[in-house]
Amino acid sequence: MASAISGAAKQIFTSVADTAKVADLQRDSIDPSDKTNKGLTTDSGTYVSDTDNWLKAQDGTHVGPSLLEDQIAREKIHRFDHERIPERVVHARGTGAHGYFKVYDDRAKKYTTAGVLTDPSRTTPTFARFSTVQGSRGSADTVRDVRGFAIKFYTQEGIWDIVGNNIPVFFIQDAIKFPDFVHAVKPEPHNEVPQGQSAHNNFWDFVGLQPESAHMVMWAMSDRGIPRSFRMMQGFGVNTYTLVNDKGEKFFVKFHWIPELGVHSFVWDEALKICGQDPDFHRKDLEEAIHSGAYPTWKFGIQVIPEANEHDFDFDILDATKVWPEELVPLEILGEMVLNKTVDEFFPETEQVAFCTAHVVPGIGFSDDPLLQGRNFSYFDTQITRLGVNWEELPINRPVCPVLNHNRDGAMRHKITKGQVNYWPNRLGVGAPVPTNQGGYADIATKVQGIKQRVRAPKFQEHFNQAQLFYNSLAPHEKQHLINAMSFELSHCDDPIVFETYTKLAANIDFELAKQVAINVGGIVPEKPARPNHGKATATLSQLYYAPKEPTIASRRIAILVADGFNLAEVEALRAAFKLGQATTFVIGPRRGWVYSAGQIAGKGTGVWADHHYEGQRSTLFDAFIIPSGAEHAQKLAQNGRCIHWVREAFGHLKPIGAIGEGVAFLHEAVQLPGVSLMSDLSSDSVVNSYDVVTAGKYDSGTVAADTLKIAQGE
Ligand code: HDE
Repeated sequence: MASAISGAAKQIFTSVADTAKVADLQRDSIDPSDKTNKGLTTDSGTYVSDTDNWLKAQDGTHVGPSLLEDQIAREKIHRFDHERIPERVVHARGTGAHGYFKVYDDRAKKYTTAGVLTDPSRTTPTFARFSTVQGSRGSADTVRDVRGFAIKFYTQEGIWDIVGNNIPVFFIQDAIKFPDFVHAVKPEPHNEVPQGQSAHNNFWDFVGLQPESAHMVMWAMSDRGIPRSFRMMQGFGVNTYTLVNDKGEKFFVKFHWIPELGVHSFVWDEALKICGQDPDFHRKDLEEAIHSGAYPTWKFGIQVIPEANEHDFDFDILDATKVWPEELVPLEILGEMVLNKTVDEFFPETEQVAFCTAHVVPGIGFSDDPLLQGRNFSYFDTQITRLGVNWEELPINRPVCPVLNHNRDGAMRHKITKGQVNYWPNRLGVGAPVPTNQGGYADIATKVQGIKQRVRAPKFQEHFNQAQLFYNSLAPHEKQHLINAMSFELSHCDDPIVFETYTKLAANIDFELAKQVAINVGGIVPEKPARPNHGKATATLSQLYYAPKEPTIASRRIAILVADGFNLAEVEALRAAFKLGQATTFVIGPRRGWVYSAGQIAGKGTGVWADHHYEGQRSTLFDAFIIPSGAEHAQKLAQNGRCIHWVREAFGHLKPIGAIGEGVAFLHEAVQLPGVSLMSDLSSDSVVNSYDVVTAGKYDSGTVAADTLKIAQGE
C-alpha cells in the first residue's frame, strides 16, 4: 500500500486544536457552570424559584389538588412529553466525534478540483458517526453486524458527506430492494424478534433467495462483523462516485479509510459476552481513546478509474456488490482524518447529525450506480421525518461556509433572510446563481441515451466470483471464524427450508464451506456445484494485511490482576511502562479501593488503588493482562474461582497474558492451562504478542519480564 505520510506531516496534524466547526457550535452552546448564568429559568427566560413543588391549593394542613394553572410545571412536563424523536430507520445505534481531515499534498489535482482533496494548507473539520445497522437505539454495541462509517466534511465549499460502512460491498445492487432487505434483517413483524442480530429466519430467507447478497454475507459473517473498536475498522464509501478535474476529465472513484491501529476484531465469544457485560463498549472505547489523547486516526485513500476505462473489467464498476481489487486499481493515499474531540451533548450532536449522500462539493459527483442513485433520494427524505424539513439548519448539520438561497419556511425555520424577494430571477439581482467558473457546482457532462425499462446491466448478473475471492483471501483462522459465524446464525433459523436454501447457495461460493456449515446446522449437504471455486486470492481483503508495521499497545486496555500481598514495585514499573506506551491500565483487585502489597500494613494510602473488583469487570473487557509476583497474593488468586476464570477466559480469547514470579506458578498450578510455555522457551516469532505488551511501552523487559508467560496456543 502506497503511503505518503511523513514525520513532519504527522506532527502538524496532531497539533490542530478546535476546528472551525467546533468554534461554530459555540454559538449555540450553554455552560450551566458559567457564573454569568444566575440560575434556572423557564424556556422563555424567567427565573424559576421552585422546581420541586407543583402549585397546589393548601388549606391548613390539608394540601389539595395540583393546579393546572402552574405554567412552570406545565412547561416542564410538556417538554418532557416530547423529548423523543423517531430513531433512524437503520443505523439507529451509534456514536460520534469531531475531528479534522487534511491531505498531504495536491497530487489529487489530476483527478479533481475539490479543494478538500487537493489543498494541503486546509484543515477541514469533520464529524464522524459510527453505528450498527440492525438494532434499535438502545441495542448493544458488539453485536454481529455491519458498522456504519459516516463522515461529514465541513468544507469551505459546503458539506460533503461520505456515508459509508466498514465493509466495502453491500447486500443489494439496486436501491429498490432496500426496503425488502431492511424488513428482512430487522426484527420479524409478528413478534419483533430478534434485536441486534441477523440470526433469524427472515434475514437468511431473503439472502438465500437473493444471490447478489452472497459477497456481502461473506464479509458480514467474517471477523469484520465483530470489530474490536470503531477505531480499528476500515471505512469504505462503497458506492462508485466520480471526480472531475479542471480539464473536465471524469474519473470513477471509490473512497477508503484505513485505521492507523490496524484492523482488529473480537472473537465471537467475547463479542457475545460484552453485549451483556458492557453494551456501550464501543461508545466508551471511542470516548476513552479521545480523552486519553490517543486520537483515532485513519488514512484516506482513493481508487480511481478514468472514464474511458469503465468497461475494462469483468465486473461492472457501478455494482456495489463488487470491490475493485487493488492489484487492478491501486489505492492512492491522499491524507488522513483524526478524531480529537468528543461531543458535549449527545442528542444535539450525535443524534441530530444527519448525513446525505447527495451532499457533494464541486469536483466530486455521482455515477449511475443504481444503489447510489436511490440513496441520493432517500437520505434527504428520511431526515424530514426524523428532524423536519429544516434539518440542514441544525447547528451540527449547518456548513461553516455561507448559505444563501430562496428555500423558505417549513417547520422550525431558524434563519431570517432579509429583503423583499425570495425567488430568482428578481429585479434586485440578489441571490443569483454562481457561474461554474466562479465556484458554482457543475454537473459533470455525461451522455445519456437508451430505452426506458426495468433492467440491470449484464455484468450485474454474476454474484459468486468475488465472494470466492474474499473467502480465498482469508487466513485459515479467519475462514474458520466465518464458518462458525454462519453456522451460529443458521442454527438460529428454525425453518429447514431457510438453512437448506442458504447452504445450497453457499456451495456456489465454496463447497467445503457449505458442507461444513450444513453438517453443523443439521441440514442436507448440498450437491457439489458444476462451477468450482476459482481459487484466486488477493492480499488486501484479509484484515491481517492492515496490521501496523510497528506493533503498538497505544490505547489498548491492560489489566493488572492483584490480591493482597502483591509486589508493589512491579506494579508501579508496569504501570509506568504501559503509560509510556499510551496504553490504559486498570488494576483489578478483590475490592475497589486499596489493595495491600507484600509487607505493607493494611491502611489508607498503602498498596495500590484497584479500579475494579473481580466481579466488577471481566477479562473480556481488556486486551491483555498481567499478574505480578507475591506469594500471598498468588495464593489468594488461586483460591478465587473468578480469578481462575479470568485467566481461562482470556486464554480462550487468545489474549496476551503476562505473569511474574509466583504469578507464573499461579498460572501453572491453579489455572492449569494447556499449551502454555514460558516466553523464554519460545522462539521470537511466536512470542510477539506477549512480548509487545511489555516492550512496546519501552519497558526494560530484562528486569520484570523474564518470566512473562506466553499463551502459545489458544482456542
Ligand atoms: Fe443507508 N440509510 N441506505 N446505506 N446508511 C440510512 O439515513 C439507504 C446504504 C448508511 O450515522 C438512513 O439518516 C438506502 C449503503 C449509514 O446517521 C436512510 C440504501 C451504505 C447510515 C438510508 C442504503 C449505507 C445510513 C437511515 C440503499 C454504505 C447512518 C437514517 C439504496 C455505503 C448514517 C438516515 C448516520 C442511514 C437509506 C444503503 C450507509 C434510510 C435507500 C450501501 C452509515 O436514509
